[in-house]
Amino acid sequence: MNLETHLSRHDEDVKNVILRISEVAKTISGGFASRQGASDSSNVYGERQSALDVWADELLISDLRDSGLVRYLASEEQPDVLTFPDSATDLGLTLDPLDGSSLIGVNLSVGTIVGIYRGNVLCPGNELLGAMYVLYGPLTTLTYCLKEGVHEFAMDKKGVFVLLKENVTLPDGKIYGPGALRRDYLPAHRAFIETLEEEGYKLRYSGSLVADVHQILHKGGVFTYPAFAGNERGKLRLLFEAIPMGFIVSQAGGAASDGHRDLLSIKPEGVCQRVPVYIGGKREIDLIVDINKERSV
Ligand code: AHM
Ligand code: MG
Repeated sequence: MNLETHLSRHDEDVKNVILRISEVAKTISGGFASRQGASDSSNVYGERQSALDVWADELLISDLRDSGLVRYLASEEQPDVLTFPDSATDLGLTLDPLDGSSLIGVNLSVGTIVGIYRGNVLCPGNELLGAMYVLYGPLTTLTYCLKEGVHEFAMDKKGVFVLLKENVTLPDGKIYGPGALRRDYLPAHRAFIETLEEEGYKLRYSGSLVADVHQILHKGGVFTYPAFAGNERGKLRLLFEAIPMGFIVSQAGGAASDGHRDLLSIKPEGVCQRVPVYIGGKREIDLIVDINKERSV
């Protein structure tokens, strides 16, 4: 079954947005060879953008604006939420056009992350209509969730996304993907990681959120980019990275947290907000929440 057929039971506007993004993703997947290297610009976080970051961002924004399917669009590469008053819908999207782009130069997997809302995007993740990500790896895959299961498609040689796995659920597994430097771990996080290591969890971390969380979705365990000394709010962006990926894993039977509370209950105060991230199995998420609770009494 292809993506279009699979989406046919869903709201027409949401279906069309996902299909439109899948078409742009096809173009992005064909653009890696000719757009290696850095651009001469930086984003709102002061990070130097890659040529692909800038290109993918422009491509997605112009396509979605022209589609008339989106009213509000927040991109990780843009300082403000864009508004398209002529839109025929009231959909709001969050977009990380190319996440993990520091890995482009070494040919490791990167991804596009999208959150879909009705209206304003500065909302907690539990108000999402759905979310999706595209993983550009040996295969280009697209994973979407509209609160009726998590489904995965792979792009075939004709550029059609065909069903790979329906109703993906997170298995039990002993993989951990720990971001940040060990020397900067805060005490509760250190205790969490030590517990996982004592239990025989195997480290698997590439530095690409989409690839690392995708692995956890299929193999079980936990991905984390915690608060750390010098950055107590963490590194990852709540709106663009943490919420959509946390939503998909939660809908697949896992959970997401900032170490204290459900990540999907956090209301973003601004588009640039960062958050400590734990995404994975319920058991692992309960463990970090319990460790934090014990240490606060
Ligand atoms: P980016 O949005 O600039 O690509 O940064 C986000 C990436 C995530 O994909 C990944 O989890 C994290 O940054 C990796 O950070 P580090 O290089 O510190 O391990
Ligand atoms: Mg990113």
